[in-house]
Amino acid sequence: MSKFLEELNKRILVMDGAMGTQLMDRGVRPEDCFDAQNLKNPRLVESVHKAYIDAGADIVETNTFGANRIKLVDYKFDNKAAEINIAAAKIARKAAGSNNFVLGSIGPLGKMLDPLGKITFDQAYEVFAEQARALAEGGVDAIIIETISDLQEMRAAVIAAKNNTRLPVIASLTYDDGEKTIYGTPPEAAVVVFEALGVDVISANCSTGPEGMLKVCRKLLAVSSKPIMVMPNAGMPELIGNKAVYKMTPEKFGKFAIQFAKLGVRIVGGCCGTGPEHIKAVRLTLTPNLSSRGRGVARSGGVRGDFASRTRVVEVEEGKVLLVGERINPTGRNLLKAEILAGKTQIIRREADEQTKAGASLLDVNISIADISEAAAMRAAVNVVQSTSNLPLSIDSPSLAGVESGLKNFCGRALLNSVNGKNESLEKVIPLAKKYGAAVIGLALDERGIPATVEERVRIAERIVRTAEAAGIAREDVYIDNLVMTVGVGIHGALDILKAISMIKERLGAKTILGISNVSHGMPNRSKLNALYLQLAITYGLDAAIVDPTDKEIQKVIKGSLRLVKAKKAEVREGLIKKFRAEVDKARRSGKPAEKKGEAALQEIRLTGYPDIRIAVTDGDVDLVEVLVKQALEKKYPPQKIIDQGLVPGMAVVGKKFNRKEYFLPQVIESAEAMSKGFELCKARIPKEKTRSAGKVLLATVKGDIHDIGKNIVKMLLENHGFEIIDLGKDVDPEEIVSVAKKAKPDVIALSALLTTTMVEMGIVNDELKKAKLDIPLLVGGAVVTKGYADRIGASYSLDAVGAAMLAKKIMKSVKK
Ligand code: THG
Repeated sequence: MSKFLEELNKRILVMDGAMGTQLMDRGVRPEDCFDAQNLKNPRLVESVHKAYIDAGADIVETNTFGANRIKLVDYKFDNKAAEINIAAAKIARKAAGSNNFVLGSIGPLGKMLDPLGKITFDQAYEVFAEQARALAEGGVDAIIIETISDLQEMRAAVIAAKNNTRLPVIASLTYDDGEKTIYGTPPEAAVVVFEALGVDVISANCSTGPEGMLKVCRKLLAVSSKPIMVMPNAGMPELIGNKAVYKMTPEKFGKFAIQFAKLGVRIVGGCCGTGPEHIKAVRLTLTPNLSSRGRGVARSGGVRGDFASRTRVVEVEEGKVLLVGERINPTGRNLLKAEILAGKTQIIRREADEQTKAGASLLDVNISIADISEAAAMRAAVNVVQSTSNLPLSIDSPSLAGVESGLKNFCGRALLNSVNGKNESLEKVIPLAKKYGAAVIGLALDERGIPATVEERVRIAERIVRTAEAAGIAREDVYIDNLVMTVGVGIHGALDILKAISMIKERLGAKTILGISNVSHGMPNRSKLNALYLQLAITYGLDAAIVDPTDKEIQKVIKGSLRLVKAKKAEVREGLIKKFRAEVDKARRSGKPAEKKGEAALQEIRLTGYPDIRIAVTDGDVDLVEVLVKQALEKKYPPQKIIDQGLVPGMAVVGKKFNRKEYFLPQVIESAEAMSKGFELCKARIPKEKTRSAGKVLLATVKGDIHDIGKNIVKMLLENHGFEIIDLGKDVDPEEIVSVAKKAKPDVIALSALLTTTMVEMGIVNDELKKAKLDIPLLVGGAVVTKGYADRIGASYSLDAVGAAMLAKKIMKSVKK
C-alpha cells in the first residue's frame, strides 16, 4: 500500500485550501494562466503551498487544476502541458517536504463530452492520461480529479489515471446543491462506479459550504467502503459588486471539521473562498481529535456488486432475481435490423422505454449484425438507451471492439456480456471488464464447445472465476451462464443446467445467469415455456435472468419469485419439472410452427401510436420529431403552427422539469436537439417574408461558462419570433461583447450563464457596456440567475427561454415608443 494510503488509515489528514485566490493575492491577474505560473513564477506558487503547510496542512495540491492540453489551448500553452505538470509536482514536493503529501490536481477539460459535446471519450482519456503521467513523473503521492460534474468525464479521467500511473486515485465530484451533480448523478451512484473502477478515495468538493457537504458525506459514507474526503467552499457565495464572495469565517469553517471527523470523513480541506486561515482552523479543531472514532480505510459493508447508471443505483439483492431486458437484439427481427443498418434508433428507444417501464433491472444491448461496425453501432445504441432509460446496461457483443465501445460510452457500472472459457477470450475480455469496472458474464464453454456434463461446466466456470479474481474482479461480480439450449431437441440439457447452477453457487461463490428465452427457441407457446423454466431456475438459485420483461407470464413469475426462493425446494421443483415436461411435450405434439410474435406489425403500431410532437420534444427523441414533423408538413400543417403548438410547448415542459430538478443537463440537451431538428424542417418551409426584422439581438454565454444549451434554445425561439441574431457562442470575453456591440448596434444584448461562479460575469459585462457608453437593454437568464440578481445589475430577467423571447419583444416595443 502507498505511504499516503497507509497514513490515511492511521489518522485524519488535513488538506489545503484554494489556490487561485492565493495566487491573485500575490499579484497574478485573473486573466493570466494560473497553471503557467509553475514555469514562470515557481517561487510564488511555492509560497502558497508553504502558507498551507505552515497553517497545518498534511497535504497540498499541485497548481495544475487547468493544466490539461485542452484548457491550455486558450493560453497557447497546450504544447507545454507535460512540462507544466512536472514542474508543478516538483514545486509542491519541495514545499511539502517528505513528511507531508502532494496530490496531483486534475480539473475538468472545460468542454463537454460526447454525446452532449464534441470531445470523445478517447480524446478525454488521452488528455487526462498525459496530465496524470506528467504529475506522476514530477513525484506526486496520488492523483486527485476534482470539481467535475459530469460522471462520464470523471470516468475517463479515473480510467486514464489508473491505467497510466500506479498512484492512488481520488475522485472528487461537485454536487450542485448537496444532492446531485448538474448532470443528475447522486452520491450513491458515483460510489458504485468509483469502487468498481478501483478509486482509492472518494471525495466531494466545491459548490456548497460545509453544511451542504455534511449531507453529501453522510450519503457517501453510508454506501462506500473507501475513505471519504471533503473540500467545501467557505459557505455559499454572496454577490458583492461583481464578485462572488465566500464569507464564512475560518472559525466557523473550522468548527465543521469536527462534524466531518465524527461522521467518519478521513480528509478535510477547503475549496473556493478558503485560505490558510481556514485550514489553520481545521487543524486546530482536528488536532485533539485525530484518532476520533472515524472509520478507517478498510471498512466492512460497502459495495455489494451493485450496478449503476448516471442517475441511479440498481442494487443486487439476496433472493431477488436481476431482470436483464433482452429486447434490444436484432436476432430474428428484420425491422430492428433494418433500423440499425440505417443508423436510426426509433425501435431501440421504444424497447428501452417499454422494458424500463415493465420493471427491468438492467437492459441488454445487442446490435450484432453481419458486416456493420460493431463499435459505431454500439456507441449509437448505448447513447440512445441511456438517453431514454435510467437503467444500467448489459453490453452484449461478440466483438471486442463492440464490447469496449459499449463499456466506454455507457456512463455507469455495466454488466459485460460476455467472456467465455477460451484462452483468447479470457485474456482479452477480462482486462476490459477490469479497466471499465464492469461485472462480467462468463459463458461456460471453451475451446471444446459447450460441455456435456455438469462437472465440466463447473470446471470451466471455476477457470473463469479464477482468472477474474486474479485480475481483481470479485467472484460475486462474475455471473456464470450455462447457456441453455432449446428444449426442441430434448429436455435433458435444460435440466442438467439447473443442477450446474446450484453447484456453481455452492462451490465457487459466483453468481449465475441464463438467457431464459433460448429454452423455447423454435417452439410454439414460448411465453409459457420460458416462464416455467425461469421458475425452475429460481428454485435452483438463479441470480439473474435475461428475459423479455414485458412478457406477462414472466412478470407473474417475478411477482411470485420470493415465495419460490423460500419454498421447500424439493417438492416445488418436482411439481415444476412435471409441468415443464408436460408443456414441452404438448408443444412438440401440437405440430404448430415456431412462434412469431408478429414483431413487425407490433413495431409499426408502436411507432405511429405516438403522434404528439410535444411529447417527442420533451422526450428528446430527435428521430421521432423528424418523422412527426415531416408527416405534419406533408399533411399541409402550417409550419409556424407546428413550431408554436408542438415544438415550443414541448420545450417549455423541459424548462419546467429542469427547474424542478426532474430533468438534468443531458435531458435538456437532447430535447434541444430534438426541437432544433423540428425547427430546421419547419423554417425551411416558412417563406422568407419581406417584413422588417423584429429586432437585432446579440447573444452570448458569459466568460468561463461552457454551457451554451440555454442560449441556443433562446436563439431558436428568438429566430422564430423574427429576430435577427448575432451569436457570439459560449465562454465569451466581456471585451468581445462590447466591441461587437459597438459595431453591430444590437437592440438587445442577451446573456446566459449556468453556474454561480460564472453568473457574476454578467455584472462585469454590464459595467463594461456602461464604460463604453453603450446604452443597450440587457437581458439575462440561466439556471442560477435570479430576478434579484438581474435587478441589481439593472438587467431584465426571464426564468426560461420561452419567457426570454416574450421579454425581447416587450423590450423592442418600449424601445420603439
Ligand atoms: N446468454 C447471454 N447473452 C445472451 C443470451 C444468452 N444474449 C442474447 C440471448 N441469449 C438472449 N436474448 C434474446 C433475445 C431475443 C430472443 C431470445 C433471446 C428471441 N427473439 C425472437 C427470435 O429470435 O425469434 C425474435 C423477437 C421476438 O419475436 O420477440 O427469442 O443465452 N449471456
